Amino acid sequence: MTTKTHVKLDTSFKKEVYEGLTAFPKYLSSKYFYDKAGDKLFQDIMAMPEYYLTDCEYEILKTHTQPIAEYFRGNENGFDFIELGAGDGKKTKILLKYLSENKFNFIYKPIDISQNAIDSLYKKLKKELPNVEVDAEKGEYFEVLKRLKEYNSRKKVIMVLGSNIGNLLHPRAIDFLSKLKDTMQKGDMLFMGFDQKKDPQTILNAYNDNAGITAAFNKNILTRINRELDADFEVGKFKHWETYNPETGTAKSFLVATKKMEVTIKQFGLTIDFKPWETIHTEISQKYTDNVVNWLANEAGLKIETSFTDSKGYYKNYVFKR
Ligand code: AVJ
Repeated sequence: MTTKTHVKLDTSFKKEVYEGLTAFPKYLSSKYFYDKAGDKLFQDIMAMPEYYLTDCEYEILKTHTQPIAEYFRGNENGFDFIELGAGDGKKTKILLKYLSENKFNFIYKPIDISQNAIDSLYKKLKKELPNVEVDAEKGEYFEVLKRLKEYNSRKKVIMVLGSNIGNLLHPRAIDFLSKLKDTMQKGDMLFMGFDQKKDPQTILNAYNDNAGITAAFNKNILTRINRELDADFEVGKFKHWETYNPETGTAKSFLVATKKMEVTIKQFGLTIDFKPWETIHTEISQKYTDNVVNWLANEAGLKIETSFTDSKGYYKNYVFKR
């Protein structure tokens, strides 16, 4: 039996962990992967051969820099270049370098939920691209979206790379896109990466690498709960498990309890029971087709202007307007 007591849930992390671990079936939100260790592990994921997403998007930005930049070009007041989930900026630098060398008038506003990511990105850009004006902000997408509405004086280009939208189920993706649309004026644009359907094995390998980096990334959420909420998860007794449904295009990550366990979360005064092989669902990584992206865009009140893909057709970046 799972015992609940009265707890003060003063942060969304606490609240969501509480809700997810007392639900059936259990779940945790992938947005909590990204503490300091999680950021590092995600960097390692992006560098591993199985994780094709990063290389494909890099190739797209590299091969089509000029046409992409032309879609960005602002009016006489230039443009605000807002990036949600900016991360380490490795891919974005291709665009920033081009925009800066070709004297585009813009301010780069990277936004990330990770303070670590924001700080190191800011430092890196100051050093490597000193001519680019950078106004970095830490925040959650939806909070920041509200603030975005204030940047209405000139053209806005909103960019979301990395197929980050894939963490959202379709109804939430539509909600996300329509909130983005609401912050856009006529002429503003949204530039977004969507990982495409492909050989299911290629997708499974990307989320279940041989070196176990993705497994460590997935399990890190338990280490974080241990540290931040005074819990005693035996992290090594959970198994990383990945599934991919080629019909729906949904990859799902789980943590599977390999034995019966009782986990105490001191800050909640809560003991959580795990039956042998009970699961915690931690992440979805949705894969798309043009039809699905078109449908999502339509539902959100956006139109696809064009798209760019890599030589293997694994990944696509779409330009949307409202
Ligand atoms: C950053 C959400 C795009 O789902 O592919 C990588 C995160 N999870 N490996 C993804 C992730 C496991 C990634 N996104």
